[in-house]
Amino acid sequence: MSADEPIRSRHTLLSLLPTSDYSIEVTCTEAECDSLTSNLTASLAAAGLTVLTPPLAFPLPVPLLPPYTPPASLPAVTRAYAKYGFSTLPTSLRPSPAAFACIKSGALAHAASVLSSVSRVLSLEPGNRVKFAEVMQRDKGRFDVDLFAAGIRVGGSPLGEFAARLAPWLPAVAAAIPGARLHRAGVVLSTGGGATGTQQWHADGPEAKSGGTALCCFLPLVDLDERTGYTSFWPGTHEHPQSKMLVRGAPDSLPEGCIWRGTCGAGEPLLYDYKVIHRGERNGMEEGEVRPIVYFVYGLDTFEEVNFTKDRMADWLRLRDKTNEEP
Ligand SMILES: O=C(O)CCC(=O)C(=O)O
Repeated sequence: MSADEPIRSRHTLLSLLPTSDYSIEVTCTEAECDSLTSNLTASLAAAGLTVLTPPLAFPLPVPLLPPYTPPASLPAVTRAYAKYGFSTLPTSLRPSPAAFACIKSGALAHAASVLSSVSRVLSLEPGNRVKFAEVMQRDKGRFDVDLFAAGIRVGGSPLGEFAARLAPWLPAVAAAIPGARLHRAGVVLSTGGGATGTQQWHADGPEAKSGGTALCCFLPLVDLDERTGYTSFWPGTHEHPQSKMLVRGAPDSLPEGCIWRGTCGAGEPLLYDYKVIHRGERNGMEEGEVRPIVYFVYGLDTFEEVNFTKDRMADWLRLRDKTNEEP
């Protein structure tokens, strides 16, 4: 139990509980656990209290944190990011409507042209996973398109310069990782019409390989809700070894409150630590609709991006065209 003193009686337990959140860890059989839980639940209910978390047959791999609430200031963002491994950003750190409109129209136009080349690749090699410098397939129906070479301008500046020097979220990035610089800009698109299911739980950076601290700034181009899908995060996982977390069916086997559903509005950025465990949820949109999330990766100089290859899709398609022309 997380109190310093051992619990001696029901009376002591009830007098302690109203002021704090407690968790109890006991070693017992399944039947004992059931009876303990129902006795405890009944005693707490009699005192007007509730058991929030159903019993687990194993200790939580990551301590259960209080529910995430969106911070309203830069210092609160910094605290939330350190504690949960992610944070949404208040209005003062969000892009202006004009900057957001430039990013949205540029990213969507570029992604549409890249995805039409992806369709060609997939028609030539059906079933293959698309892995190029311009676009990487994350899983079925979900594509990660590079935006550095897209020629997007935001209020007169190239997108890279905007993201590196002008973006309103930079104070939050600098507070989270002092000395971080921009490493990458892209857009993750999940396609509708039943094409994109739920992703595997993962962290973007395998801790052994990521070569230092990095974070991702997500900028959804559409509202993320139950229909479009959203990204779910497991709070606090940035501080724990990845090998200890995705075991025994976790986090799906964990109680409700363990996961934060990242529903938010278009243009509302979210920062997350590259080590935090998360997954993209299924896309329930119609055929032809997409759920685009622009992202910017910031990290120290030692950070190494491991998610993209160097092979160019344009070269691959040229080579295929040439091969097809040869007698
Ligand atoms: O599509 C999403 O919601 C997020 C995708 C994601 O987290 C990823 O591909 O790493």
